[in-house]
Amino acid sequence: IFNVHLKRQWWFNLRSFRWAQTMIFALHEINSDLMLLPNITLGYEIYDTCTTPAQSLRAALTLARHKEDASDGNCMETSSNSVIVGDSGSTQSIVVAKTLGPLHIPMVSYFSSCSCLSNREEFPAFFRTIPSDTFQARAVVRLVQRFGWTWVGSVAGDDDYGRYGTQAFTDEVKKLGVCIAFTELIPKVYSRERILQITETIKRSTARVIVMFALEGDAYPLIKEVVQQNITGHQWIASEAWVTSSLMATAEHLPALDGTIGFAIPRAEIPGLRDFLLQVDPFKSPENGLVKELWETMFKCSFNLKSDIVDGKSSLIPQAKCTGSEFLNSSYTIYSDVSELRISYNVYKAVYAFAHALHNLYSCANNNDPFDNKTCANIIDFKPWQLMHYLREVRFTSKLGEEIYFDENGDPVATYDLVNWQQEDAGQVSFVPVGHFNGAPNSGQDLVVNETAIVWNGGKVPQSLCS
Ligand code: TCR
Repeated sequence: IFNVHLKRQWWFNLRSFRWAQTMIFALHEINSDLMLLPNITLGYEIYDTCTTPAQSLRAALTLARHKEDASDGNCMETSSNSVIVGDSGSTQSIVVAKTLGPLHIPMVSYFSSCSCLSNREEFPAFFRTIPSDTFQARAVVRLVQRFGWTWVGSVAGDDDYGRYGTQAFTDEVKKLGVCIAFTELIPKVYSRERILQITETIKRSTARVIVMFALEGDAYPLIKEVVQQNITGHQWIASEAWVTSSLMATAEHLPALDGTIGFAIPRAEIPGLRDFLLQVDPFKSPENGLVKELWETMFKCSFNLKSDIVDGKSSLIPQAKCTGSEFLNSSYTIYSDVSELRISYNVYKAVYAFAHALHNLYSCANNNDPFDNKTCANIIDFKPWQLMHYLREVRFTSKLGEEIYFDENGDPVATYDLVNWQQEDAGQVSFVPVGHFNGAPNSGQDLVVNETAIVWNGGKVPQSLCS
């Protein structure tokens, strides 16, 4: 059973739906794979947790209950074990992991990057395919070190992501003798007064380099103000959450943000995914209620005109009834755009991690089994902690050739692409890869930068020195 979240927005989040579909795609691949889990079919359930911890908890508890109800009395042997792919945001994952951890129901998250989730005592059943932000902070420290900046400003979003990330960065960078010029917190609830205070700090400071750990939605109002006041000449270092954000990387923001640099989850290409995404059809998969929502969003129509008009006051009230035979591939959408697969690949890896762990559990031969009396676990009726054992040990090569395993904290090897914002002729921003970070213990290469490829804010390597 799989669980996915879709963002809390009153419109349908196409990107999150792509993630959910990628999960199904991976399951299809695994179910038709003759080598991996032969004769076993994995099923799933998807829950929309709407980026709210309460909904996440509800989904998790429903899932745990289904675990008990699953014996349905037919002749097929059906396992009632559930595992979770998710949750999405760290705040939700923390809630779910705390609730289901004691039941040893394993989770593999593709998006929750809070360093706090590496704590094995608190979250014994939590694994992930997105690196912990500890590594991202370390990568940024390496970058600062590499260019000799010793006077750095820092801005954080006021949540676990911003606070933990900034903390990890400042703690580590101070050890190198770098001075932190200022640390500012962007409030969660918009406050023009606070935004003005932060821009004042930036203006008054002589720091030329600013690191901002924040979600795009929180970073946005600050950058808007920075642009409005024409505050230029700063080299911004973006955290992963906004370094490839189309909301932030606009032509309008370029006077301030040109040359922005930061670490992104590596891009990947998943063969066959695009075709799979385009195959959805509200008639062919009536059980997938989210497909209808996709349709309504995409084609601005409704399957249920009446109810929309009753509650409708928004400008997005669908005008027409959906026929279901609209053409999905005739228009561009984030949903079917497979040119920037980053988190989608993390989803894909998370599903495969479970499949390989299950496969190893399944193909366990007596005598080499890890459990008491050298017995094997039974694939139809195993204990959650038995699967956890195999998940901890899992090591496999993905179809894309990447070796995947979890460290003792349930974290993957951290790899990032260093991305630089460069202006295209048309004024748009392109995200140009200019380096790579590999956090593997013995990779020996750590940060690799292709310096000549970088376009800096101000045209040359900025100087920012502690006096
Ligand atoms: N993990 C964050 C949420 C988040 C995010 C993003 C949100 C990450 N990357 C990009 C929007 C865009 C990384 C979390 O909650 O753990």
